[in-house]
Amino acid sequence: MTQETLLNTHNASILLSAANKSHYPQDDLPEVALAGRSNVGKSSFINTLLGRKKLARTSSKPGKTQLLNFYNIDDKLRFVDVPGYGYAKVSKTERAKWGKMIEEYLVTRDNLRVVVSLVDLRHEPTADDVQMYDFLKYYEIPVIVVATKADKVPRGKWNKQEALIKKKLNFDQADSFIVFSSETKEGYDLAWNTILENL
Ligand SMILES: Nc1nc2c(ncn2[C@@H]2O[C@H](COP(=O)(O)OP(=O)(O)OP(=O)(O)O)[C@@H](O)[C@H]2O)c(=O)[nH]1
Ligand SMILES: [Mg+2]
Repeated sequence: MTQETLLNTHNASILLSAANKSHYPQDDLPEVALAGRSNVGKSSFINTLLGRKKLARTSSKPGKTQLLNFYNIDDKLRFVDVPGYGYAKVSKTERAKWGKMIEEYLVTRDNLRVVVSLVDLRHEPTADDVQMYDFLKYYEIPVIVVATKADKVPRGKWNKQEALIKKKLNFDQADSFIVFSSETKEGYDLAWNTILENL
């Protein structure tokens, strides 16, 4: 069965933005959170999976998404766009606030079914990428690693990059790893199927 038969992926809208628990939606819908470095392509990933150009805000300016943005998908599930980490021009205070906000969501949110952790296929994961993956493993939160911007890497080098990323993350072979591109839609079906398996 494909995602299209299970839900109308085009029936999607922003529901709300929240800085803390008291503003989260209060129901039992499953949630899929997107985590990753600023500019890695989280918002683009959401837009690609929903077949929309500008539902989730993307920008060339990193660090734009500052709140948890909840997207309602056909009243059946939600995507939660998490502000990116690793943006240099952020004060210590803001960084601490960010950390609290993410941690509160990831650790206490019962609706959360899986985190899509995005990394850049072109590069070795950053220390922050490793920390995020370790954090998710420590709290036993199911994770799908998605390596973005595959269109910028020659196909012949994908396996090498995948191996390099997995090594740096100390990747758990039980987790899913998906090579993805918002430009070419590479990995679209696999991403949807893997997400739905986790709901
Ligand atoms: N070539 C290519 N560019 C991409 C891809 N995904 C995202 N981009 C570009 O990368 C930039 C950042 O993408 P966003 O989706 O805004 O990244 P983000 O992770 O949401 O960033 P923050 O909200 O700042 O954390 C934009 O210019 C996108 O067009 C991809 O798969 N291929
Ligand atoms: Mg974003």
